[in-house]
Amino acid sequence: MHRAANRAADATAGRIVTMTDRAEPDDSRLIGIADVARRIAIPPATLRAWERRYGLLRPSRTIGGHRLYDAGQVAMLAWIGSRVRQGSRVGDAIRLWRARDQVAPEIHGDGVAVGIRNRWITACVRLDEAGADAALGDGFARFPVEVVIRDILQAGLADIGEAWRRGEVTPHQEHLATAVATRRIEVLVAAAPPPSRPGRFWCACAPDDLHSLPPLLMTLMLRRAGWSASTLSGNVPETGFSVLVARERPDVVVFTAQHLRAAVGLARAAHELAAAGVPIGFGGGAFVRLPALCAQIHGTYLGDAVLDAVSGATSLIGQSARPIEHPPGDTIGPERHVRLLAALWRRLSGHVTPGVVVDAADALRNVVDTFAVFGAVEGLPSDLSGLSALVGLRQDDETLSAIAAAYAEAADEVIGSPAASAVEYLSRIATSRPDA
Ligand code: B12
Repeated sequence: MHRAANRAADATAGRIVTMTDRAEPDDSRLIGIADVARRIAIPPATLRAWERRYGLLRPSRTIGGHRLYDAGQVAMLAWIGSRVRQGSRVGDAIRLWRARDQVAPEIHGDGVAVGIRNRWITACVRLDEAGADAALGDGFARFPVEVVIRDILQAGLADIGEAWRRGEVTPHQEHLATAVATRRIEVLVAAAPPPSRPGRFWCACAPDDLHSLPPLLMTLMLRRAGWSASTLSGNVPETGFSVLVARERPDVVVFTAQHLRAAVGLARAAHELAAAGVPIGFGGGAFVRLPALCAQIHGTYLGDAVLDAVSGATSLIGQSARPIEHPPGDTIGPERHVRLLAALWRRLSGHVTPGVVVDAADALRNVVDTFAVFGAVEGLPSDLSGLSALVGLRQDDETLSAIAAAYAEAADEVIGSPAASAVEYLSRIATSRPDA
């Protein structure tokens, strides 16, 4: 175990850092005002006005006179933009940025954040908790909270998640990273000033979702903007929650969903909650990966970035929830899942271990549930590696193909025609060639 962890640490320290470094040339590219405006959701005219009125920055120019911004300038504008969206006056946000600048001029250096991120990742992978915490402490001492969250924690966790998917990092290392990050964010939540605005938010993981950091981050951003917000994290069950919401009547419920299973659970939970008349905002990796799902959730999509979701969430106060056209269909349910597991085992025993069959049944039920709850979703992957990434099932292509074919047959046997679309999809994937 020790040797394995060290090997993973070395592999990860090498590979993850390489991945991060690969992002650097991109970050050093100069981009035009339209791209900046799109990235940070501030119109070009406003950016020009800030430059004129506050002498905010002096971007370089093309020969034709068009503005060009570097990564540091974009980060600064994004930071100021997010402050303004949270209710600060633009002059105050710029003063705050400049004050930090005088204390720590090197904070613009993107390389510094990348260095801290790599230190943090390496410490997590070596299970060096003190080192991981020290790296984050360093980050918070040098950078605004939003920069630490986006450029160190979020980017670092994405690297760790990818390394897990490639089999280079174990859940122990992932857990340590989340635990160290969570502790720091919880301290910030606790230190936020008392609410100065009237709305009350509940931020919850969708049913079946254990990724507790996103709702905690949402809570932090809302609290820092002066709202009352609480985290009900980690796998809020479908049953009972709507009763609680109807009784306590928060102004808005924000749901986060990081994978397909959670999106399926959210579709059903949001539909049930609709009767309570409390507006629902939602977001998360499931919708970033499959945007077509957004239209199928009874609520308002808050965008692709949790740090920028405050204004969307607060604009929901007093609004009625946006209804969806069709109620979500039924999921497989526990009894059929067990029968599917047995049918899958009959087909795969002798080829793979029982553990692989259990993982496969857990992962692929999500495909059947997705078709049952949402119908045919635009953008579903069309090859084995896409399927593997979508449902989080890690196997080589040959094994995956056998598993997908066996599950399609099992679903046909146990569920029959209601699962016809999912069966057809899985059979097609089982014989697919890699996407170009
Ligand atoms: C930590 C982690 C775990 C921990 C969670 C512990 C905890 N207490 O939170 C544990 C080990 C439990 C775990 C389990 C699993 N995980 Co996990 N996990 C992660 C990891 C590394 C970090 C997640 C995180 O907190 N990120 C921080 C957030 C803020 O950043 P982000 O996720 O990039 O979010 C961005 C957007 O999506 C958006 N966003 C996110 N939430 C919200 C919410 C709102 C309202 C808005 C507006 C926007 C928004 O904002 C961010 C950009 O600003 C990710 C990797 C990754 N890329 O994130 C995998 C990841 C999410 N996990 C994944 C998987 C597959 C799983 C498992 C299914 C693995 C398994 N087979 O058991 C289980 C599922 C468990 C469950 N029932 O939920 C996959 C999901 C892929 C997919 N296609 O579905 C990922 C992406 C890893 C990967 N590369 O494959 N996981």
